[in-house]
Amino acid sequence: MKQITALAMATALTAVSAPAFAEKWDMPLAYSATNFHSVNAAAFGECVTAGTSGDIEITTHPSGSLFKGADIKRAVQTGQVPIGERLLSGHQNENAVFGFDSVPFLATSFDASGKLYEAAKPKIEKVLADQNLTLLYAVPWPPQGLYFNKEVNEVADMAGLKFRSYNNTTSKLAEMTGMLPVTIEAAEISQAFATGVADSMISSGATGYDRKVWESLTHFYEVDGWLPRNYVMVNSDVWGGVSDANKKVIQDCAAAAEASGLKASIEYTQFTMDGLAEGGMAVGPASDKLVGELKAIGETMTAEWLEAAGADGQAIVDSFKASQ
Ligand code: PCA
Repeated sequence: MKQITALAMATALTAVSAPAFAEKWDMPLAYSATNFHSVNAAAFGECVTAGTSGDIEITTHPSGSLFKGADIKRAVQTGQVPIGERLLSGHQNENAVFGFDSVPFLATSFDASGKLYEAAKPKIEKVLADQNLTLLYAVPWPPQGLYFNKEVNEVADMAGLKFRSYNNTTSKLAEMTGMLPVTIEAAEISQAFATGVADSMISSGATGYDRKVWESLTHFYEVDGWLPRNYVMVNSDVWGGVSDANKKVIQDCAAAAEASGLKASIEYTQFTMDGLAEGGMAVGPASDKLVGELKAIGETMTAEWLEAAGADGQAIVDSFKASQ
């Protein structure tokens, strides 16, 4: 009799508690649905949904439709959404260490970018943990190059241009080259260039291609300044409530997404530069003069970043250099 009661209770409990375990996770993304990060995040979401048998169902919201890029990190921190993707270097004001992946000319290839990330990861994870965030995976953008609406052969040619920026590094670069920085989300740049709110930027071939910037801009110069990353983070309270089995599923999906995202970024590099050229832009390396001037500016910016990021920044750079 006792046994039957226990069994009946267990059955009743399962029936009552089962719906509580099925969670819907909305995942804001700042970039357009067709961007490779967004495609990769959607596949990650499907991996989690399938792997947890629907216990956790992830729905991605691209193009800043749920939260704009600048607001995604805070939304995840405060639990407005459980998970999201963000370009962490956009938050250097909170902690200069977040800008490690945008230090000019520190890591200029996918290989070096990977080593720099491994060197910085423990520190970044710690800073994020203190902000109630758990890092799941990070994927680099292709190398950053300069976009203009005219031919530019030296820094002097950049004077007075309105330069679309996406983080402190890019705003600083504008100031140091005599341009006027204006912060604009990637989702809004096509319109900004079309209406003359901006007439230049530094970004990957991928972002210019996604936003069809050839409709307004004419030149893309390969500079390979740095490879900033997008980070997928989950709210740590939410993460703490996930079962061990589902944590393992999510971590495995995250590892797969990190690898497939990197592969897509590498493949997208040439593909999108070809796409810019097909759109009618002049695509090619920056002149030696321009590169030399940018490197000199980069040295000043690196010194400033190291000062702002203190011992943590120096430790990241030292450990990266030791891994080279
Ligand atoms: N695209 C993003 C960040 C770096 C990149 O290549 C952007 O322009 O917003």
